[in-house]
Amino acid sequence: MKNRVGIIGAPITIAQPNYGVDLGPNAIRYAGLHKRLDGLNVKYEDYGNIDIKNEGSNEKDPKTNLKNLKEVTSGNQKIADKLKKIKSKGDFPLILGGDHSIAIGTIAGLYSFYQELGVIWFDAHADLNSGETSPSGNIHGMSLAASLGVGHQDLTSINGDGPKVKPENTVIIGARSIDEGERKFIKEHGVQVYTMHDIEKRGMDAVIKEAIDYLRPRVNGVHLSLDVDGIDPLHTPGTGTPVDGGPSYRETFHAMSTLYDSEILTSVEIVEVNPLLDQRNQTAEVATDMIAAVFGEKYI
Ligand code: 5AB
Ligand code: MN
Ligand code: MN
Ligand code: MN
Repeated sequence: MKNRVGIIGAPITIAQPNYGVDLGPNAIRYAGLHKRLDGLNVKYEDYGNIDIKNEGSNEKDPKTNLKNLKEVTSGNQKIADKLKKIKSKGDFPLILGGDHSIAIGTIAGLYSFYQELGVIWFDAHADLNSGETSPSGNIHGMSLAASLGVGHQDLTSINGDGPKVKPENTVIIGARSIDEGERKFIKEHGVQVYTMHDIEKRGMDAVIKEAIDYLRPRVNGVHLSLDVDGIDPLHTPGTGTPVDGGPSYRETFHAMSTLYDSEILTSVEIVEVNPLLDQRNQTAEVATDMIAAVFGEKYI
């Protein structure tokens, strides 16, 4: 990576019900993020954490079936603005969440620079719900749909109306908990999904290489959105919505390392680290290992 990395903490928590995911950015810093980047000779500027007001009622609005829409929208507006600022300086954005709703803001901000943005969504979930389909009303399960232009107008109009990424430029990897409405969404819109079935059958190496080869000719930038619940909870228990049967530490590290070698990425975010649900900061440490891999750390 030639550019300087611009690190931003984006501590939104109110798009899901568990306290503590706002502590994720600092837990990742305490796990040694800066040292690891120093060790790789990666230049960076840490801009600290965005000031987010995590005050919502956590009640579903009976009209929209959404929780904390106003607060999630204003937090993501701030994130989009910050992204635009650091991209204008030429930095390579590294965003530390925060719950996964922050992707709405990061992708909206990136849209100003990449009209053909590719997205790799590494997650146990598809995050393709809307108010109409969501079983929970939690907006962190709707962030990819909103970025694709589907969902409440307030969420789809951050940094301009409409889709910020196209379904054919979107790849989901690691999915193993997909809701009924999300299944329909995938069929109707043609998002590329590699479930655990594909990973088990073909291996992570084949899957990640195919994803890279698929995106490369179509897009002018690629954003990696890494939800730590994408990794098996044996390694990342400190997260609000763990799902058994995910890619191992080794498979995930290999995927990150292959992404580094491909030189395809133009921004990275890592989300859903919740130190209050964790054991000895293990999840933040694994998250930091994966960030190190995506910035070039090798075994030898
Ligand atoms: B995450 C669920 N699909 O919509 C929903 O962690 C879970 O950002 C969403 O991937 C999980 O509430 C959202 C059941
Ligand atoms: Mn997610
Ligand atoms: Mn998830
Ligand atoms: Mn989660």
